[in-house]
Parts: sequence; C-alpha cells; structure tokens
Amino acid sequence: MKYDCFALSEAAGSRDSNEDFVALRPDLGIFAVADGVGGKPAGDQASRLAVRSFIATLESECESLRLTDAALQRALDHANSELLVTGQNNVLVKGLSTTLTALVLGDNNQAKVVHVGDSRLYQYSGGAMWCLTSDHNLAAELNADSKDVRGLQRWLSRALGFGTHLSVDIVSIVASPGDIFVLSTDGLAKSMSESRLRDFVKQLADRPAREICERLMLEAMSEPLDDDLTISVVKANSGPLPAQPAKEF
Ligand SMILES: [Mn+2]
Repeated sequence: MKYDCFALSEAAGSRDSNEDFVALRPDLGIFAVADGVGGKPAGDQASRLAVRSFIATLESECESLRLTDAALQRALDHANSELLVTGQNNVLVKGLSTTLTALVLGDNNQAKVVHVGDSRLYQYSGGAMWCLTSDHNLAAELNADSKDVRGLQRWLSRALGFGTHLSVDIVSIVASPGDIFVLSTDGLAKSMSESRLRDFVKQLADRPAREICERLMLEAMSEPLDDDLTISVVKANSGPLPAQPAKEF
C-alpha cells in the first residue's frame, strides 16, 4: 500500500525546545509520535531516542515479522531499556521518559497500533472517526472526568522509561484504502473535541495529507499553545503516489 503522509510540530510559545518528536517512514509503513516528559533536556532527548530506537529495531526485522506482537514488543522493550540506561548514565537527563504512539501498516489492510502514554491515534473511515488509543493518565485510570480531578490528566500512569516493567497496548486493526489516520500529542485533544476533529477531517478527506495537517495545526493554534503540539496525517491510498521521503523532527 502507498501512503500519503505529512507532519507538523510546534513548540509551545515560552519554550525554545520541542519535547515532541515525530517520524514518518512511508518506506516501512511506520508512523510515530512521542511526547517527552520532564522538561528539557530530558524530554526532547527521550522522545527522539525512543522513536529512533523503536523504528531501528523494527527496521532490522523482515517485513512479515514487523507486524507481529512479539516484534513490536521487542522494539518497545529495547527502546525502554535504552531510555533507562541513558537516564542512569547521565545526570543531566536523569529519568528519561516519553509517550509513544505508532501506526504500523502492512499488506492486506493489516495494521497495528502501538501505544503507551497520552498521545493519540484516530482513524477516519467512511465518514466516521474514532480514537484507537486510550489515555494512560491518572484521570483515565481512575475513570474520573469531573472538574475536581481534571488535574490528574497531567500525570501519566504509563510511559516508556518509567521502569523495567513495561505495559503497552498493541492492537490489530484493519486499514482500508482511503482511510485517514491522525496521530497527535496531547495538545490536539486539549484544543479540539473529537466531533470537531471528525467534521474537519471529513470536510478535507479528499485533500492531500499535507493540507489536512496544515489546516488542523492552524485550527489548533487559533488559541496560543500551552504545550508542544505535533500532528501527523497518514492517508492509506490504493492508487499510485510519488515516493515520499522518510522524515523525522
Ligand atoms: Mn504534551
């Protein structure tokens, strides 16, 4: 399958570094976002290290293995131990941790969602849109949504780099030609409701990934960002597309 993909990442106004990291690998069918935790320099190093390590491990697998739960788990375990080791060996970046949400697309419409933390992955298909991930934060774990506990959203319950025991969601999905995937760090959910996001994508569904992504970012930035925001749009197409280069930032 060919993919049309694009991503944008904006740092929140007051900070001069962006702790989010995004990678687009249309050559491998792997698309990932990560939101580093803990301020700089730990946050931006954690997200970059985790995404690169995760992709490098999967890249070393043969194509048919890449979509197995075991291979995905191995790649995550490896990224997790790299964070732990790097964090232990450098006092400047002690406690490296990050969210990681990835879409891994394969042949025959098969795909996997890999997720830990509070970044999100949405799937748009045939006019409907749903979120494929659940937030791993204290508010969600406690099933709390009322105003008094909303502050708990800030606290991740699961992330890469939290410890040697890693609990990650790995889910199999069907990705049909024409489906649109939106990967984002938590800033998008803060600025746009799920129904607004769906209406937006629906309206732009026949536009290139780049245009959808740019319009979403503009919309999200109509209010000043209080957190780094990364948005990645992946369109699974059946038709021929010019080859798109790998990208990360
Ligand atoms: Mn964030």
